[in-house]
Amino acid sequence: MATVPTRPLVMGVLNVTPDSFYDGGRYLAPDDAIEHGLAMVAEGVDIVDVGGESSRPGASPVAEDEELARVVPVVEALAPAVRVSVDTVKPSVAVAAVAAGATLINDVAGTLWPVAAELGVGWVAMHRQGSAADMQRSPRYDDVVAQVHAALLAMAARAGAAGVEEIWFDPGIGFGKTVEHNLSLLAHVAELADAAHTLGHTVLIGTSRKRFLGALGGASLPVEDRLEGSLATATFALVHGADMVRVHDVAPSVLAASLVAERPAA
Ligand code: HH2
Repeated sequence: MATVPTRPLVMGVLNVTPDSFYDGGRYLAPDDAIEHGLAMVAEGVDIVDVGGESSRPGASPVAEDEELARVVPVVEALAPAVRVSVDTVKPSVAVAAVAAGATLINDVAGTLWPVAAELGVGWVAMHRQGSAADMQRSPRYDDVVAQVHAALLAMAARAGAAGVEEIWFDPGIGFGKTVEHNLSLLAHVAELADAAHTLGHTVLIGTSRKRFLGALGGASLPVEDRLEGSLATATFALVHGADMVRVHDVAPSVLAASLVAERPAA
């Protein structure tokens, strides 16, 4: 059983990719990625999440050697300065990133718990309906909150039984979910946090700049105009018991998290 953090944490997104939906192409050169990672450290980030393959709907798959070449040097350079997670669905990339200094596997496919158990590192159990290729075609649930929470509990039970100590529950905002599904999952984050905390686990929420934030109230906001929605939903999640938010905009998110930490208990 891992320790639940006593203050809300901020995970900074660092995509070493040409095609991620927001930061794609900005940090493809290792030096640019490392510089951005260190800038996030200066802004107060708790974990830098390094990814070498976009998980957006319809993204092109990346070959293993290419993903390794993107991720490993960046993890190696950042790990002495900050806790690093690796955002991958490939066991070989997870293994190489951990060898380079990562201590958390952020797994959007929800399958890498045996690797986390074997290596003795933490694991993010994220819920996704469908594959990266088809997940947004027509996501369907009878009861999205009950089904996603039950799936996460089952994933955590398997991982815990295999020996993973640090387990993060993530409902996977935007991963096989409609706007309404995302809003329902956010509205019920307190129940997920209660369930996770009872087991000694923790909750991670990633809403940053996602498409549903641009579609609220009939609007159609481009990704550049979704900072306010990102901060509002991250703050909402933290106030309702989430332990960490995954964000592109570290400085304002750190400020929001510190405000949540300072609020008087109800
Ligand atoms: N969202 C994205 C990627 N990884 N991991 C977790 N645990 N939770 C999330 O919500 C999550 C995630 C998508 O965001 P991003 O990395 O910015 O985009 P892309 O997948 O296009 O690289």
